[in-house]
Amino acid sequence: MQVHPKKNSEGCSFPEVKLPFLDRILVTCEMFGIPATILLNKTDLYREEMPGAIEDFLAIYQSAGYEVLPCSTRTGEGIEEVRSRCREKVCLFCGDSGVGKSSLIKALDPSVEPKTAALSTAHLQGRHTTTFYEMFPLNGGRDGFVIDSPGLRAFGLSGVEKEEIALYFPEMLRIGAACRYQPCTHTHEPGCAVKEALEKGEIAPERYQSYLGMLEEENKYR
Ligand SMILES: Nc1nc2c(ncn2[C@@H]2O[C@H](COP(=O)(O)OP(=O)(O)O)[C@@H](O)[C@H]2O)c(=O)[nH]1
Ligand SMILES: [Mg+2]
Ligand SMILES: [Zn+2]
Repeated sequence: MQVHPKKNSEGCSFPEVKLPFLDRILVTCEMFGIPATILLNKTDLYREEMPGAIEDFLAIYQSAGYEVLPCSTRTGEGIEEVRSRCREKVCLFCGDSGVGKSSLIKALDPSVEPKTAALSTAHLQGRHTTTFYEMFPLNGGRDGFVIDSPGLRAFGLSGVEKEEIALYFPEMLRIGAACRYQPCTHTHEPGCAVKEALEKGEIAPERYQSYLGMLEEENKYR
């Protein structure tokens, strides 16, 4: 889940998705074999303020191979779908502070009391209301268990080899099997199937940019 609140001119919270941050979370999930579903919360604001943004987001992440559930704790959109995904599982809600993790848990089961807060007007970001990890049974455990987490500020990849990173992008893993050189970093190698797919629009440029950012970051520590 990865929607970041910002202020618009009317002073209401306005969502901005930080894709490289989301991609880091997704890569981490792939590294540890944790199935990830993306909850795109605050669709009420998107529908009102950014026509087409939800569709653009869906196009990027569904083509990468992820399940995306658009939802809103304000309108109730998608809440039933989220609830059914949580059933018979223990799920961790993670994402930036202020995206609505605690509000979502409350929407899934109004009888639980995760701490939520209004956005801080001074800092244009969510206040840190959740300061520790806490697990809530949803409807007595019938709908599974959800762990609320504090907002993450930094999210580093540790112990990852440069050549390994692309393996944690499902679309690159799939397409990269056809690269001439193995392993291929999908940057400068001739006969790179990933770069070809990028040119044909089969890989989202946003995802590729996130990938390059991660490569660069790994280089810094070498
Ligand atoms: N417009 C809108 N605001 C929401 C939605 N969900 C949560 N919020 C608001 O976003 C702010 C942060 O919510 P919170 O649940 O504390 O976020 P957390 O830090 O991720 O746990 C609060 O002011 C919520 O009322 C939503 O679907 N739409
Ligand atoms: Mg919270
Ligand atoms: Zn390649």
